[in-house]
Amino acid sequence: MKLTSRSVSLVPIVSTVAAAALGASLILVANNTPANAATTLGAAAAQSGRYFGTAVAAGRMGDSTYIGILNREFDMVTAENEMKMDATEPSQGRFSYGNADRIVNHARNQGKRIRGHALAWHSQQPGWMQNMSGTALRNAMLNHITQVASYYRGKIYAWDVVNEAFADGNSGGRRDSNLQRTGNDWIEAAFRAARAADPGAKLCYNDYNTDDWSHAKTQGVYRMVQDFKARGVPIDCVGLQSHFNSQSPVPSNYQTTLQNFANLGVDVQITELDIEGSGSGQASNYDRVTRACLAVARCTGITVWGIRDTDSWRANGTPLLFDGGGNKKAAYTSVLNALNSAGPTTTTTTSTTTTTTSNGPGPGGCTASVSLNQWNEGFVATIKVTAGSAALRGWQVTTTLSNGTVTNSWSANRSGTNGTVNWTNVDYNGSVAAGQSTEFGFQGTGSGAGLDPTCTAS
Ligand code: G2I
Repeated sequence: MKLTSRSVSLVPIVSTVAAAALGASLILVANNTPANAATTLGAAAAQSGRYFGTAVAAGRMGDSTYIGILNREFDMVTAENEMKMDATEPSQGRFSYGNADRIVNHARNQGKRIRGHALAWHSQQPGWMQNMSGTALRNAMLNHITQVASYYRGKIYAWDVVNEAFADGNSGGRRDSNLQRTGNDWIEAAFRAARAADPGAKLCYNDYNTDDWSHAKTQGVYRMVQDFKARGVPIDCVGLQSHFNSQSPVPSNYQTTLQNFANLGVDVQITELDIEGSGSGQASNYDRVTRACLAVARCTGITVWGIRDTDSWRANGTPLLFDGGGNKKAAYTSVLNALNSAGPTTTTTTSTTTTTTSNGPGPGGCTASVSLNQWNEGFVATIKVTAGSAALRGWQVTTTLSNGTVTNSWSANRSGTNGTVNWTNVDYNGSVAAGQSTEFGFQGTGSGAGLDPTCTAS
């Protein structure tokens, strides 16, 4: 039996009645066939409710090859340098968002989400901060977090609140830095300030050399996250930068590390992936990393640290998915294939007379739930859409806003701003595998109470 994408689109739904009438003789459940496999990284990742992102440099946005690949392939964006402390607060109390906004606005116009990087870091501090210490530095850091996270409130999927705070080597402890010397509680203070400023953003701790479960640094970060969860410090995710090369190869226990962090009750994200090498060796390492994420339910997405090899901070190591000319490398194909292997399950019903593919919601339907962060004058609502026992190809959610007005929304199409508001999936999050979830969100003024979301598969 040959299944073509044509037959899928022409006969999208087979009802149980029709199947029964045809006397279906065989029901196959298979992963993606080549005919309906996704053809871009973002679409392929979205099939399992994940994202696939890249770092973007504002200075390259005039390059049409670069922007073409960005627009086509990726559904999450991280500013490579433009949201760092030195870029956003070049002199104390004077904030500068020009380059960051170019990236954020482009991403949002393209329906892509944004990871914010990074609110507090010992490196890339503006000169005025490098010379500060004690209470003055602590307050300057908290003010920076409050200002930047408030400025972007409602626009950021996840913030790297604190970056690279642990020491390399065998201590498993904190890195010495001016921020660390303000007191060991600087990290939790940073997370609390970020939560207050942007209650709708996921808050991540991000670091490198935390990929190998047996490393002291990995264990140190793990213990901190465990402690934060136990004490109610607001942390939602752990970012593993995952910069790999021959000195720092993909560890054999990488999936174990992802799973162990996830088991603490946080999302895990691969935030800055690059793997030096070429050809099939590099491709197979990318395959391993991608499959490790796919095997961990709370590994919610992968970001590569640049688009073409020539865009990389390690350009000589050719560590990315596109060559300098913008051509797809073997590593690209291995990632795409791995993502497609976890794509939605397709149920194929055959009979002696016809071949049809179930492409509709099937019997599973969907459910929607809301997580609401309300403050005095406004709110951020995050709506989770969960597929039932069949994969979704599209969804609609209805919410009720009796005493509030939507001012800004992301990752869904919207009708209206108050009263009954209907939301439908955007291109990249309509496909949700059975039992998996995707999220969209909105910000509003007034009250978000009583949203009562209901979901319909479309
Ligand atoms: O070092 C790789 C990454 C490790 N994790 C945190 C990331 O934020 C970091 O990214 C890199 C950027 O890829 C580089 O582009 O961070 C470096 C330091 O912030 C960035 O390098 C800087 C140079 O140090 C500056 O001299 C230069 O002006 O890039 C700037 C813009 O090209």
